[in-house]
Amino acid sequence: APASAAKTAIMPHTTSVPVKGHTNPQSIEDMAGAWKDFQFAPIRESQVSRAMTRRYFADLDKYAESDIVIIGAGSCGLSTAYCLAKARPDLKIAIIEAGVAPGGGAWLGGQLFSAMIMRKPADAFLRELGVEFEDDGPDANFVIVKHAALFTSTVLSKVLQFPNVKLFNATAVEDLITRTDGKGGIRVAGVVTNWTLVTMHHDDQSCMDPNTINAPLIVSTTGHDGPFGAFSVKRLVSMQAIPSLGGMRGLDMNTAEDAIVKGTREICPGLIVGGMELSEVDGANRMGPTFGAMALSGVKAAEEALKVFEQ
Ligand code: AHZ
Repeated sequence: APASAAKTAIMPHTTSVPVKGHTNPQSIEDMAGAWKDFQFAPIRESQVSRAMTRRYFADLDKYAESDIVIIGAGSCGLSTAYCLAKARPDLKIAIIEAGVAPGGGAWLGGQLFSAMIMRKPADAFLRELGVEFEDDGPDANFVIVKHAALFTSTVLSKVLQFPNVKLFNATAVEDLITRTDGKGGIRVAGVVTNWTLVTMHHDDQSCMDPNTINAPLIVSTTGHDGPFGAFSVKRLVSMQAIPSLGGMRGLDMNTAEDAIVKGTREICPGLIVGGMELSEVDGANRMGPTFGAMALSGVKAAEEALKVFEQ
């Protein structure tokens, strides 16, 4: 679809219907100095409940059959979502994020420092997003975003404005839906989900069965091994779809970033893996606090996904 379609599609609504019998100031300038008589438009609590739940359950219904599910909304997952949603406004894209706050490890640059480093040529992705950066001159092979949070909030905000994207946060992928391919192998055909708080309490509550989303293509970007991380690839091993994991290796920025971007691919029919989850499959190094590979792995994951849809 033409890029212009995506641009029109992310136009937000900026006006609301006036409330009868209310002063209806339309701008914060209209409110200035008028606080003595200020009051919000009246509400009944059930209206709030219904406005939220009706939409959420409509989305659960709509996205029960998705075109693409992205597991994990870290820097790689969000970059993937941005490229996919922009290129194909016709595809229904569900993002499942275990945390309440999407963004994964990309709210800080490294340790507890604010700035985020991206090695060139990942500055192209920052230009695409319109995120400002500093460049230390011709000898610097990287650019610096003043706040990692600026990168993450910008990509997140752009992703969430696409009408063909739904983020289900506080929701964990607990398993993969698989089909046999008739040749002794499997194809990934969807995800099994649960509220993260439920996922965390399977051990101390009685059986709490999950929910499902069918999709012909899953992009897994759950990060390196951890309580939730590397989820899909660990599950591929336990169901014997791949023999073993290489295991993430020690830190080497030069080796790691190229390997992650170049290696981003469909590792099992129906499942593309990107970002640091891939290091667990391929036995790749970690890069530590440089995020260019996460952005460009997202760009490549989207390209791989589009190839599948264009087949
Ligand atoms: O909550 C996780 C995080 O937001 C989410 N996630 C993990 N398992 C999930 C599951 N269901 C739903 N089963 C799940 N969500 O996935 C997100 C992963 O984000 P991340 O920032 O950890 O991974 P990334 O690959 O996008 O970025 C990695 C950033 C790193 S790690 C690293 C190093 O260790 O050296 N260096 C960089 C740049």
